[in-house]
Amino acid sequence: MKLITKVSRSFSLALCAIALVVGSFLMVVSPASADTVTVKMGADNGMLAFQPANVTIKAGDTVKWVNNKLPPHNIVFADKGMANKSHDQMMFSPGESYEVTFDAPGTYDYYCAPHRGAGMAGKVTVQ
Ligand SMILES: [Cu+2]
Repeated sequence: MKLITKVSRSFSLALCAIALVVGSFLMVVSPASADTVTVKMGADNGMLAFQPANVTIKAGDTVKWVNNKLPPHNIVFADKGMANKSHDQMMFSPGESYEVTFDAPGTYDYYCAPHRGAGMAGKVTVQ
């Protein structure tokens, strides 16, 4: 019985050692993790605005727009070159969301088409 206990103890020690080695290996190998930044569509206070209106991210990060207040909203990038990243269709449902991953550094202006006149616009700065 003692022998079995000893074996299982050294076995679990070995497992711990393997976990440590694999863990540190993953930390070294995996690239800096990409972040996702959330922008609310319709401010909490009921204003027709993106919240926050200006976000700064790193190349490779993602911006996630989430329906919050006063839908419908959409996301139209001002730059024609970004048209394929726009979400022209209206988003009506609470919590409905849309994500764009930005790979190239730059400044990306966008607006909500139905509320553009009310100043519902935003900017993504990618470093
Ligand atoms: Cu809107």
